Amino acid sequence: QSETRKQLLKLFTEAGESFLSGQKISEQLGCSRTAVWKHIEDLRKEGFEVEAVRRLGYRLKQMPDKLNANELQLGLKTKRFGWNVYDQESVPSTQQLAHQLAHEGAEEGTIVIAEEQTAGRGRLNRSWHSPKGTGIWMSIILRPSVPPQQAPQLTLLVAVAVAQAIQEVTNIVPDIKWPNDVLINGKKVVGILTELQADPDQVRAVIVGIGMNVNQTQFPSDIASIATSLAIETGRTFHRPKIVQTLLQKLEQLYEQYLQHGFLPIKLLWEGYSVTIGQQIVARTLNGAIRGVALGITDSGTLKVQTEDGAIHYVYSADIEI
Ligand code: BT5
Repeated sequence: QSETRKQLLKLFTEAGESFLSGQKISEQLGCSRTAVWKHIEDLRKEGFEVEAVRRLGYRLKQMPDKLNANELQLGLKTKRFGWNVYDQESVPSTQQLAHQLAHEGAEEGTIVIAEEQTAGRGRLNRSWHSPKGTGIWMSIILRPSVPPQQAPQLTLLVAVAVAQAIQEVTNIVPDIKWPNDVLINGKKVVGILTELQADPDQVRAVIVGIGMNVNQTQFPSDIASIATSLAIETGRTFHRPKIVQTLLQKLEQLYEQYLQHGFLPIKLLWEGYSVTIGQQIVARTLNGAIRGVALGITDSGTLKVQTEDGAIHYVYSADIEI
């Protein structure tokens, strides 16, 4: 049953815009025309839009905008990322489940993804608004062999992957605000949360949470002035599984580059998207505010700020105001 369904979807996606005759499908799948028709009805019930035209046959017009393993893996071009998927309707936080899976030894590239989070969170336990069916709420498990001090590099790497994916699907070049915000027109479209499971000298797992606002057309009043979505910025809606696929592909590419060549190439790409560098900023840290010019990022991913007295400060974690 599910094998036939897979084969049928494969035929449809390979055919693209062209029609497939019922005859051809039944030959390829090795089942009767009636069975083909039944499979197509099943797909329709799942939300696939299948067009049927007399004499021409069938073609797939629209896939369901559902973030489940089936949709995510159909046509996925990565080697490892996204092939082990925990898809959930509703969870408190995908980070929580990903942490648990990482503890249990889940392989690198495992993702947890949900249609809704009821207790989505940002840094410092701030909450992350994650309404049902409109955004991408996902955590991915990485296992780089690096010391914990290098983990901030991964936040920047993920931000670059997110920016590249947004650029590819929308043609908009987003901005990155150090360390973990991706912005369009000055408003936050993506937040990234990087958490570690580590020994003193070695990372065991990095749990990267990515929250992307995709098809929302409005936000609650407390974040309405600072948040945006791809739909708001472009005036159209997006097929979320396609975005996840693009994102996983960019992420895997950059990650492999990082493992092979280190942080430098990633740093250069990051600087290309950055709106922080060269600006007069206020960095609000847990130990108070630092006012100055953001000179750049170091090779480990920390922010270098020069205050008026000429002193250089290294900022590991902060909220930045530009
Ligand atoms: C972040 O924190 O930006 C990291 C957000 C990570 C969310 C993902 S979703 C999947 C995974 N599972 C989780 O539970 N979390 C991760 P931070 O820089 O601390 O920003 C948090 C602030 O962003 C909040 O205090 C709000 O002001 C604002 N905010 C909340 N929800 C937002 C949204 N949907 N879009 C834009 N801004 C939002």
